[in-house]
Amino acid sequence: MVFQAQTDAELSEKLSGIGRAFQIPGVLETFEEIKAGHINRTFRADFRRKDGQGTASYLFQCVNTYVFKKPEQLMHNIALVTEHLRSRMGEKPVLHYLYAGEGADRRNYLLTEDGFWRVCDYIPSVSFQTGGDLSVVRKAGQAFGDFQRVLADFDARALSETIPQFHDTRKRFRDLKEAAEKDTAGRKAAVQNTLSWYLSMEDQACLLTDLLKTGRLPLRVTHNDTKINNILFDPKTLEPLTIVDLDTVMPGLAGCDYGDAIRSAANRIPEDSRDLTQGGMDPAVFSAFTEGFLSATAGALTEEELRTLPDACIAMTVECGGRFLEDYLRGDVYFRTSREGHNLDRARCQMTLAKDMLLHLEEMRSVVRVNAEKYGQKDRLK
Ligand code: GN1
Ligand code: MG
Repeated sequence: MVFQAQTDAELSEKLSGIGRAFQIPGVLETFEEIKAGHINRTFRADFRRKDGQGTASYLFQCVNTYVFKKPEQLMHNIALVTEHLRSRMGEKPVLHYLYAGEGADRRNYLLTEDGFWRVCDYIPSVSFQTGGDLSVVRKAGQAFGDFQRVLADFDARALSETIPQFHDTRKRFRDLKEAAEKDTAGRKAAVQNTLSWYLSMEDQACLLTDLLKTGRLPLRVTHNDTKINNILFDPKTLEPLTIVDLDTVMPGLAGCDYGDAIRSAANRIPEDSRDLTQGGMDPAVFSAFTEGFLSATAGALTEEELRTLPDACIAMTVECGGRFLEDYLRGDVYFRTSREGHNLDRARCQMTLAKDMLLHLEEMRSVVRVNAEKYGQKDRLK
């Protein structure tokens, strides 16, 4: 698991010790917990340089080993992926992880009695929870598209599967049904309507997973967790700097990356909003992201991949919402929660978004078609 909250003094001592293990010079001056993610525990830590000339900042993360069962393999993946990105991204920053230990014990992680730690350089940046400024959204689409293109020649066999069947939507539905059947937290009776809606969406949400199984969609190396807040932007120019959260870079579907990004960027309300009256998909954000993404990928995607991109938005929204509901039914063991009913709120918010997407599916298809034609004139890879 990931270690629980501690006092500031305890945390300061812990981060100082970890800093020493990673051979960070200087003294820990300030730190701040970054609470955007639902899985790992993340801190920005500022160390006063030895020569007194200002501070250097790092990102400390305690990896959630309930979610990532084989964190050593995950860090091996990250070493390979960041090396590949560094050779392709020119001047753009790429996450740089520090090493602890010497000789044969040198590792890009540290195992302590209360967790699995890693440290990388902090990249000064801004990020967004949902899309706002449309030119930024368009660039975000392009950045995720470029990421996929850059990984196109990465050898997938070198990667371990960090979470098996991560976007196997059929498996996600099996898990949801199992959680409902067991009802360990005794919450099922109160969520019957939400649960029934999710279960009614199974076949439609599993379209991409099923097409993959019959060989009609290709497996690529993808990011698999393309929330818009996983793109770091330059605070001044608002140009994308780099894509973070490489924990789930694995073989996957192009559509999952696109759909998950739309799910997070085009949602009109925060992912855990309790006020659903304004919920739904923002069509302008959808169009801007789609244009950016297809400007980078349309020439490389197959006809079938392009055709099913709008379906992928629904698939990823239903899959994610179903995972929130499953976790609610299991008693909140996977996603970090900070209030009663948090996972249920998240599940209902995704349901509102997916229902709105269903109403606009034909418009979404037409936006994808127009952009696929506009940008797809280049040679197709397959
Ligand atoms: C988790 O922690 P974060 O925000 O990077 C989850 C994603 C979900 C997302 C929903 C490893 O990502 O799959 O889409 O929450 N990551 C994992 O907000 O399960
Ligand atoms: Mg993540």
